[in-house]
Amino acid sequence: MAGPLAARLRAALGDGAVLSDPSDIAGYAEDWRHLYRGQPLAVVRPSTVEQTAATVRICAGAGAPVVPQGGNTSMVGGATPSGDGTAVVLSLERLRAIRAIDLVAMTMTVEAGLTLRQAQEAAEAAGLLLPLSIGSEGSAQIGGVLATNAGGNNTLRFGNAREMVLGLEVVLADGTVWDGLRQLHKDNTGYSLRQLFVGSEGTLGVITAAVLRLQPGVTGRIAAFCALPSVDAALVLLNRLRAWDAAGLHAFEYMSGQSLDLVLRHIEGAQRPVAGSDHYVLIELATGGDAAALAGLESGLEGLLAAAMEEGAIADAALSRSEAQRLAFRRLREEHSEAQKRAGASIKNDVSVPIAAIPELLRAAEAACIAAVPGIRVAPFGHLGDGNIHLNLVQPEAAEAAGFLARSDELMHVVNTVVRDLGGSFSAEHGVGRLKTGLMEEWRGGPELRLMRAIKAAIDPAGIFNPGVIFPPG
Ligand code: 2HG
Ligand code: ZN
Repeated sequence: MAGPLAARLRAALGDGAVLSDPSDIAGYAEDWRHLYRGQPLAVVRPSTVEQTAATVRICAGAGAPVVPQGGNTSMVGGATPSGDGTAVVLSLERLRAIRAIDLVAMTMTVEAGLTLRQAQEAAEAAGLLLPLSIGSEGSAQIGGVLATNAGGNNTLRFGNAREMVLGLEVVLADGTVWDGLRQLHKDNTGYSLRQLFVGSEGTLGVITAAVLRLQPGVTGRIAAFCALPSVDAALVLLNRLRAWDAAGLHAFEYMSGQSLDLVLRHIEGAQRPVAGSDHYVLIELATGGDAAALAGLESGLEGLLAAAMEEGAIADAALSRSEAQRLAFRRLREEHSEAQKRAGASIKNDVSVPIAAIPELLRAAEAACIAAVPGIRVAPFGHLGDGNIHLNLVQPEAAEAAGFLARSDELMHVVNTVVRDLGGSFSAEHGVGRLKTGLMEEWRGGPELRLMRAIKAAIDPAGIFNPGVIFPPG
């Protein structure tokens, strides 16, 4: 059956749009973390919405699974096809037009294959801000970012991707194109269908374009890198910053001593800007005002940090004195994933708890993991301001990677037991993907999973979109 389906897709879209040579499709068949290697029947790269719809129609007619793929940066294998050679990967990478930017409505209408960074740059060139910022923004694409409801560094101030979506264009399971590209800031007419597709991880339809809500442009940013005596001190500092300038506070990111050490060790040119500690935070503030406003922000932050230092809430701090220095601070945070990848096998726990419970989460989870695997490197970091910590576990120095990874489920359970006791979630922003389907029954079983299954059955009755993702087997 592989031959006829690929031939039909070629006849409809043209030879260049359908890849099936193993060397051409290898990059689409494996996830970023090298945890999953699939075997797609073909990779289809439509250049128009009509071609995308034709692809879905043809695959649906042949009963072939369709795996929508953006920048392929999933942390949970959410865009990797199965290994049985039946699935078609539908790459949106050629759909990358900026259809419109509306300065009055403060919106942009962009296609799914545009990278997040390209979209940010287009908004900035128009004097506006697309306030979604994630480490993989140079390759992550708008369609994937929305399908996974990405979070990132500015969620604290602007919310997750979900909060930025006013309208969507989606190819449905029968190949119909739903044009929901409304630009309305208010539209209270029945169920919010667009929000069903946001966060659906490609299981309900293929997002081809979106209307995104923008914010007033930013003219200046400053950052501070702080060494703290404890995680509890981070919460004190966060509250001070919010009380002083909640609107200007765009990011408040946590890094453990263990995780920053991995960055210093594995990332070229990385240098710690403050004295060594077990806990660090990166603070980012922004203004849309003039040079005086930026100077005011800088002196205000300086005063706040000095006072916190006097009270013992900060051990050491460095303020960015130039844009280059701010970007260097930011890089120390953004390179955490890459550094951990280079440090060996790692087990990712993208967890969230109520913010006040973060100190307890870190203490209890670290103790439990060390008890389970002596020598394990517990390297938490993340979006402390949202209660979302990447409680990642890196293999002991001398251990063998495969043996460590074989204990993934056990160690995730160790962390998740603490998370559950604290009223948290096992996946705060990376989604469920293929990796965490086994947790869904336990955490979301009962009415929630029943409703999710009913929605899936109503919107994709034949189950062609991204099988094996979100739902536990059976
Ligand atoms: C981040 O916050 C990303 O940098 C990646 O969500 C986290 O590598 C990770 O676990
Ligand atoms: Zn994150």
